[in-house]
Amino acid sequence: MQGKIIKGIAGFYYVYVEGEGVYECKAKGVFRKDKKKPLVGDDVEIQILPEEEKKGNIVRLLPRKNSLVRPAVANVDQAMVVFAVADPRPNFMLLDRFLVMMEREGIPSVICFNKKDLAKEKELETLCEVYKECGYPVIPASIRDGEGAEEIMGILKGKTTVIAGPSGVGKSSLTNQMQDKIFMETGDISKKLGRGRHTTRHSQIIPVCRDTFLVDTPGFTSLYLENMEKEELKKYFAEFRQYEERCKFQGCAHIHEPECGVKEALKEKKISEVRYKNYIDLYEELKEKRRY
Ligand SMILES: Nc1nc2c(ncn2[C@@H]2O[C@H](COP(=O)(O)OP(=O)(O)O)[C@@H](O)[C@H]2O)c(=O)[nH]1
Ligand SMILES: [Mg+2]
Ligand SMILES: [Zn+2]
Repeated sequence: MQGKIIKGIAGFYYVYVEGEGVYECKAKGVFRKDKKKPLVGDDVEIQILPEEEKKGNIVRLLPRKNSLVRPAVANVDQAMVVFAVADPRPNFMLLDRFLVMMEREGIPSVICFNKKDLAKEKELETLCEVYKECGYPVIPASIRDGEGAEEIMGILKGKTTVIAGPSGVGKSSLTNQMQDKIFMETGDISKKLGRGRHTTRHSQIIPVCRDTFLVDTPGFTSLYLENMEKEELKKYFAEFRQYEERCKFQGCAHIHEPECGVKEALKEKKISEVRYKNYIDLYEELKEKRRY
């Protein structure tokens, strides 16, 4: 049988099989030989232990499309980063860090600004506009009131999505609502998985409907860009790209150089000041790091 690892704890892997349910599995010695460690998100082949209920062995790892280190998860199609427009107020540096990380991994991001019921219409509009200009799909939502739910479901359907964002922004409310929206064909998964003390420290996958999985990550408060050269950073600010051809110097970092297309665009307010400021701060941070 084929399934997906949705959780791993203490040597056990919980494998979700469409239409069957969750099997508690061990990985057989085959993996130790080629040094491959199964990850949450991996598609696997399992052999069921006939004499025991819902238990089995993972006998084969199917080819991986990609894998992330933080959160440690395989086969991710996209990320949905959730921030609240208020309570807590959005930390744009944190948002931009996250977007940079995903750009670097080649994983497309969608931004959900939640709790729109707490924002003024105009502010919300400006906020959404800034990130749309950078090429990200942006969904204003009020998960509490069910607003934006249809659009979110449309984006999630048929994909494996990492749900990320600081705590208190409505991530759990979102995953719960998405789960409720769909008839669960395979019994009570959350009961089987025991939403206990492990859930905040490890990534786990929540099957939502056919071929649709959410990766629930522990809420983050800080993110550091690791092993990145400062020269690399500008590649991950997608909105810079179209103005770079106007830069006089090859390899322009868009900071101190004269005749810089990005700085011109900034002056003309075509590039967001907040985004640009975050770029500079991240650049400085990467520069500092090199000294150690
Ligand atoms: N005003 C408002 N509150 C919300 C909304 N969505 C979630 N909340 C509340 O925000 C708090 C944190 O939500 P939760 O889903 O636990 O956030 P998480 O920490 O990101 O998982 C809870 O008290 C929710 O009821 C919303 O759309 N509007
Ligand atoms: Mg939560
Ligand atoms: Zn430049």
